[in-house]
Amino acid sequence: MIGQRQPVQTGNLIGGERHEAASGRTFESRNPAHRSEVIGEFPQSSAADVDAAVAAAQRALAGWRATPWPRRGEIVLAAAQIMERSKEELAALMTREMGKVLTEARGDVQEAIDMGKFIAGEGRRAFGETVPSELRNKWAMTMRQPLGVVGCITPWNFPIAIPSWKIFPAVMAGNTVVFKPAEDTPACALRFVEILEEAGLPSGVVNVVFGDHEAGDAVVRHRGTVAIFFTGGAETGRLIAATCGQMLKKVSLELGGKNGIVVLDDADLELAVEGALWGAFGTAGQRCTASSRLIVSAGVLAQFTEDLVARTSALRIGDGLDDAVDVGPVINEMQLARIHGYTEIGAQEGADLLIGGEVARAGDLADGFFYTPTVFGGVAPTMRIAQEEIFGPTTAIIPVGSVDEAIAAANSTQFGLSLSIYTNDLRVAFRAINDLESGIVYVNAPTIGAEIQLPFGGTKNTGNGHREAGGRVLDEFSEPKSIYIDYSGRLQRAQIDTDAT
Ligand code: UN1
Repeated sequence: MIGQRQPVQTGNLIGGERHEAASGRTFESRNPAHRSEVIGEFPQSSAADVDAAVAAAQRALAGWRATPWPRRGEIVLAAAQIMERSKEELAALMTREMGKVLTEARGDVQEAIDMGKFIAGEGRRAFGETVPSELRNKWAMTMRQPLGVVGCITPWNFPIAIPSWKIFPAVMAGNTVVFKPAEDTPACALRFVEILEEAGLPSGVVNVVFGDHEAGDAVVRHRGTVAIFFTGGAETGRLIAATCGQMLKKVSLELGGKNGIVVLDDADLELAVEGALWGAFGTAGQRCTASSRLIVSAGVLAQFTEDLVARTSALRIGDGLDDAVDVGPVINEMQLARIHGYTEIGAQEGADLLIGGEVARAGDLADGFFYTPTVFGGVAPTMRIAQEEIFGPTTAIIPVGSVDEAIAAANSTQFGLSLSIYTNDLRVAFRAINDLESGIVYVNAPTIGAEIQLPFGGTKNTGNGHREAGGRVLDEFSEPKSIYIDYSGRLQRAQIDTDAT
């Protein structure tokens, strides 16, 4: 049991069996709050392992696509119910492996439960269209068909929720899957697929290859994977898109964000400060949706800044398993260095470091990757700290003088995932809803906290036009087949015999 504090040792899951990597290589997953604690040891996979996983997924495809939709729905629902029963164990494992505080780890698991329950209902819907034909005695309709073997490549920041957004709808739609989870959170991924097995998912429907970009790259390049669903960094996303473009392979990308909260003069200031604190420092800022820009109107700037800094100084940093802790560690040493690098960049750019900006090393913290929650003031929207995704507990206050300026500042990034506005003026709120250039807009709430029953994703460089979750998610994971049934008993020519009797 990996819910307990013993390192897990496992292989790839291919066709229902555990396999070591063909190379025999392994890697460790460690607790970012206590780097000496090993969570588990996993195979370091390469192209040969991916070949085996794709072959297993191909073998499982015929049986799975023939399995009735309602039966597939029952298995997904059973998985969601097992997760519900195992929520505490999964959350504790997640906190140990990824670092987010326990309350948020529970939220991550809950998001997967929600996704499972939501999509399982498609088992008895999965609607197609029935439309009139232009010809007499002819029927016209669509049905959904699976894509085939799909590759799902997921990040470490939502180690159970994001796999659920991809894998639940993928299997619901009758696809089989090769799953390459992030190398920082393999134990969470393992539990996710163990639960699918326990729920009755047939062997080979979901296959897991652990490893780093080498394994991910092999999943993308494999001729046997017909579509790739990826969440991660923009640079990797571009490479994946280029490969998939060459191979004419469907690709859904969920990439970065540089999300802003606009705070106007008429806003409920306490609410806005609380929202900014949660949006910027929840999950130690390691969300695509994190509020890393705070665009604040001149009339409330001084008060907002003072209150935010005061609230930030009260945040407790530490091991997320401790209930008193607000902000856990960041994921690894590389990220810690990168986050600190942005503090240096912000200072060089002339922004005011108001609080934080340090690697936290006091006492026990020295054994993990902790960074003090950081707020910059006096930030221009064009500065690098206001443009580039930091993915850590750093946020930037951008002063503005008008609503127009605020909306322009909010839109002035390459990304378009999530934007928010705090105002009590209905007219301004509706204007912002229209004019903010992002896939998700919040009014009087921060940029984090999307629910699975609406589409998740963004405009501009946040992705390539796809959405996850939401009521139309099956469109992403299935293909329509258009069917014409002519029961006239004679040749009827479309576009030509349209008014024949
Ligand atoms: C992510 O950071 O990639 O909206 C996902 C939110 C969460 C999901 C974030 N429900 O913040």
